Amino acid sequence: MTEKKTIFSGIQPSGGLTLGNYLGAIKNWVSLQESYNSIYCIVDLHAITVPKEPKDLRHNTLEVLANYIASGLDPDKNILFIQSHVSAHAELAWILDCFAYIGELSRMTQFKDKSKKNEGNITAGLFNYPTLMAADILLYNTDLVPVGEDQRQHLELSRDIAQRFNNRFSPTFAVPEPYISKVGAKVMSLQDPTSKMSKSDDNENSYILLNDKPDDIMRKFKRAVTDSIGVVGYQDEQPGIKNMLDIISKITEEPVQRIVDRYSGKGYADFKVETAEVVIEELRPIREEAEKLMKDKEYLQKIYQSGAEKAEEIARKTLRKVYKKVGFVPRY
Ligand code: ATP
Ligand code: LTN
Repeated sequence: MTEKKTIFSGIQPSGGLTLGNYLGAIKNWVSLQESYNSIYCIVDLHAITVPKEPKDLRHNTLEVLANYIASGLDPDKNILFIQSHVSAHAELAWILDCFAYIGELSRMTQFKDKSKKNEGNITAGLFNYPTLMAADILLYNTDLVPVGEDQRQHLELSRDIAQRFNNRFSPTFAVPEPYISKVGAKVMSLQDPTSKMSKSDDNENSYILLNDKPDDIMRKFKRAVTDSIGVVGYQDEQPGIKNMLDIISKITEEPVQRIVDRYSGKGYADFKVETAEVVIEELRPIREEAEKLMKDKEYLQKIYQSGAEKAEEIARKTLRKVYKKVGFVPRY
């Protein structure tokens, strides 16, 4: 690899990807791929922290890979791989578990939220989720981690663990910086615009999937919850409208204020239709390409195999260094 800085990020194959995953994460990855050494993972180990059907998990894992490529991540310029194929992730996660405190893990908002949803069967895996994420990042001497706003806290913890390890021994890990874009970092639910759009939401009208058909997208936006103010404006009292303004602006790069001005004197109906149309046109080529890729499993296999090989080489080196520092006797 050249002296370009390194990017690492990942998405869980916990369902079909949403417009939130796309605008909050993948779209930024695509624009960063020329200037960085980029490594993008499908984090299947993370996905089983809550119960998953094996057959769905397998399908979703390949679909996330197809969506990465269809969204514009070039497999020749980026390392694309599946987390469970590189065992160093699980191995480093164990070590980092021994450098993370129960107190700090208990404070993670995602853990608290997901525990509420899975009350009665909260696994140790769900609790340890952030140390596995830290392992993902730290194995590759990552400089930059492009994620949505909801991952900021996990990233802070990864930085703390890296610094703690470096201070205890000697500089070992690069301390990663978050990359969270201003617009699109938190796409909200269409049914409850005060909470984030999430692929594990029970109400399918609350999210747009990358493989939703144009009619579904139009229907979901027409049903989107707004407010009774009736004037398109960018303010906290209108979270539904604000969310749609952010969506249009992130996709078209038109400044929010210009969109607001264009709608002066018009109602919400036209505005919802425009939002839907912008999203439909952005997602159409991605859906079509991903559908094609899903029919070519051999091609996908080639990508994830060669991705794992390249990832493994980097990850092994870091793990070896870490084992040595903590005092494990080398086998060779
Ligand atoms: P789940 O609902 O299963 O917890 P998720 O939809 O939140 O999953 P993840 O796989 O946890 O998705 O997240 C992948 C990436 O997408 C992360 O960088 C995350 O910050 C980003 N992301 C997820 N949802 C949104 C959203 N609504 N807006 C912006 N970014 C998002
Ligand atoms: N926890 C992340 C997914 C994830 C990730 C990572 C993101 C796992 N490992 C490493 C960035 C870097 C989420 O979005 N829920």
